[in-house]
Amino acid sequence: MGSVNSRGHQAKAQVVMMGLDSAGKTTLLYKLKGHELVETMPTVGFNVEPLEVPGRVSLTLWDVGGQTQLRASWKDYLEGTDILVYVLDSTDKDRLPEAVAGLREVLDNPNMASVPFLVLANKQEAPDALPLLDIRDRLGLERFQDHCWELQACSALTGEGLPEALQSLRSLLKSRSHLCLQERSEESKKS
Ligand code: G3D
Repeated sequence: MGSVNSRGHQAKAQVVMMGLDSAGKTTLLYKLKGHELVETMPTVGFNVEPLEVPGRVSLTLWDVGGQTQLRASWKDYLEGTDILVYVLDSTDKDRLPEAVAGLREVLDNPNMASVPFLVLANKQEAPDALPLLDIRDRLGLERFQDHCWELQACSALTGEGLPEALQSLRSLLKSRSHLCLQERSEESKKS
């Protein structure tokens, strides 16, 4: 876990951004850079774009779905994840079930147990975008009782909803740190 180091200082948080291809992850990333995640250095390999952000957040992008070979490789990289950001294309009604299945599969990974997640319903500015409430119903997020989660509408194109998304990210990171401290104090009580 990377949120709080042994001296109690904030260490770099590992944020993993996932979603189906074309959900808008890359566009979102570059838009977010304009807000506060600056000077990223993309390294592209497989279908992965690890991006080291100076300061507090390290962001890694993955496409979920598609080739099972790639799926097998992202699973290996989930260890140490502090927050999952899952991006949905709100206009792609046909692939929403696939996107939901992808999210479930990611959260089923043992490394993701109790990892908080933020679902970004992207492309909300598009006239044919599903309303947030519909998306919420279809996702069935209530089933993920073991995770803190938030759902945020946004548009990587217009930037709408992105300040709120960053705020959600911050509060989920905070909840993750508290959880981590809680787990540590429970462990130390046991030992
Ligand atoms: P990915 O990284 O998840 O694969 P991309 O997705 O960021 O490459 O985006 C896929 C396509 O969706 C791009 O269009 C991009 O411009 C578009 N897109 C991303 N975010 C938004 C958004 O908020 N609203 C709308 N309307 N489109 C968006 P192209 O045409 O280049 O394939």
